[in-house]
Amino acid sequence: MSVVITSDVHLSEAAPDTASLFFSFLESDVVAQNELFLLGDIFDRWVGDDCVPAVALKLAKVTQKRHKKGLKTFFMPGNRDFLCQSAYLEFAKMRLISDPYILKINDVNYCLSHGDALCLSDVPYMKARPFLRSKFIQAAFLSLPKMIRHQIGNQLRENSRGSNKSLKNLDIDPLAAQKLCLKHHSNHLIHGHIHTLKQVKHTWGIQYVLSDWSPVQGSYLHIDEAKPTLHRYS
Ligand SMILES: [Mn+2]
Repeated sequence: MSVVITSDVHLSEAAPDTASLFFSFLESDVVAQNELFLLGDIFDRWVGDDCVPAVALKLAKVTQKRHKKGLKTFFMPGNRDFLCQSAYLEFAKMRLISDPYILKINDVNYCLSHGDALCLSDVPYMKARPFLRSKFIQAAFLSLPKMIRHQIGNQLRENSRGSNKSLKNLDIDPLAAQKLCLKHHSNHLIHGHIHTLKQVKHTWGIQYVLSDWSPVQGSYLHIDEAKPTLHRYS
């Protein structure tokens, strides 16, 4: 089995050129013949399955087509699109996976995560995370009128715009990463969220970090019979 993993596309109506590059990536040979793992923040925001943006409908067409060909697409929600977990994914024929998710290939365990839960130094976010992820709060949010949800979504995006710039200075907590990998008998941690393409060797294994996508460049990790390799896509 050969798989392709990408994350942090941040698809939105406001970034049509980034979307174009991502859709060309989806049509490329490397994706068109392999299983695809979407590792969080594929959408810049998600305010409910009853407010599906046009760009998400376009993505669904691609993943439905992949499904017909027998190609699987897996979706792990990130911190921007964690409300995308049910009706849309079913419609798009994408399979929801948990964070972390252990992918086993040739008896090797690959630990897949969006990465936000490991960034312990992002104190304000770590404080807000349990609140945002509470089922009660999510249900309350989803029961609001669409217009209000969009307004709150816009506000949250404005608030995080400043902190987004500091994402590149952020990294996962090495001890939390080690603990996670030990628990799942893995020497390979694959994540996004911090928007920096890199591969780092640690005592406990290798950390592969996917970049975010821009109008000119994105990145992916390819795993086949050989070792995993990080690639840029432009
Ligand atoms: Mn993220």
